[in-house]
Amino acid sequence: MVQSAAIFASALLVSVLSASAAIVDYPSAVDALHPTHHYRLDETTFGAVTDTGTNPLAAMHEGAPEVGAPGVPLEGFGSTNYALFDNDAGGVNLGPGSSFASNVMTVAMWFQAPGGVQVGDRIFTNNIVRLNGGTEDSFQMVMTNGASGWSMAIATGNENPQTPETMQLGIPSSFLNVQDNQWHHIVAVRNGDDIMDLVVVLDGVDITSNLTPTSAGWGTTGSNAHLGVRADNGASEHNHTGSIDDTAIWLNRALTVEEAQGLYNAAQIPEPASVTCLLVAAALAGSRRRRES
Ligand SMILES: [Ca+2]
Ligand SMILES: [Ca+2]
Ligand SMILES: [Ca+2]
Repeated sequence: MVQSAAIFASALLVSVLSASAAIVDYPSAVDALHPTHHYRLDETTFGAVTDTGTNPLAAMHEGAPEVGAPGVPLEGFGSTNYALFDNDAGGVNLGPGSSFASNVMTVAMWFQAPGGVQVGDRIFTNNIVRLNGGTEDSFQMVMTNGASGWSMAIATGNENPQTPETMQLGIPSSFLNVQDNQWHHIVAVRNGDDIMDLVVVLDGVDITSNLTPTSAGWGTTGSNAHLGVRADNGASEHNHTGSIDDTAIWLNRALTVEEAQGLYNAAQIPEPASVTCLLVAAALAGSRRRRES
């Protein structure tokens, strides 16, 4: 009786854990929000990059990144997650930048940056140009030079100087150094051309009010959108030095702070320990009562 109760309890444990994993793993949580594009970056061979979004486009590795590199090691990614190690040499060509540009849009991405940036590495760019007075839907996410005073910058335009200051905000290094070689989750929401309406949720925390204007003008090369590089085939000095993992893009949609936090939490898979313990305890107690009766 004790043995069968233990078997039942362990079967219950397995079913509870697998049920929770099926519901809340990170990629499934992303898909539940119907992204326009979703790249898990789980490829282990160089070539096509799978897009499981609602409007998939052909994406290709470019330059010389390492594919099949270690991915985000959190439980919400399972045990076989891979990432793309850009390695200062390559990334992903997403296709025409105009297909990755809308006035309101959201990018959710995992990245790992070891520092040592020279002139500004792109983890995402649509290479759309917006100068002073423009309404083009430029969007870039940039790892900055450590001496700049910011550890990351996000731009909705490229002018330098910006008049008025509507194009670039950064994460002050004194507030947070995201180039610490750890995996970070960022959700950046472009709420129109004015960068002052940007919303950034980093590792589940809304840091929008901590962002400050930067003075740099983040330029463009060519007309394609990319992950991890600025120019086609990684042919520029703006290649990301670290890794990137699961990346999703929503066009014409601003994720809410709560949705961004929900994604981050899905990666952690808060184990249903208390629920599991209650169920196991109930099963054991039930068997004990039967034995005693
Ligand atoms: Ca992955
Ligand atoms: Ca616009
Ligand atoms: Ca670099």
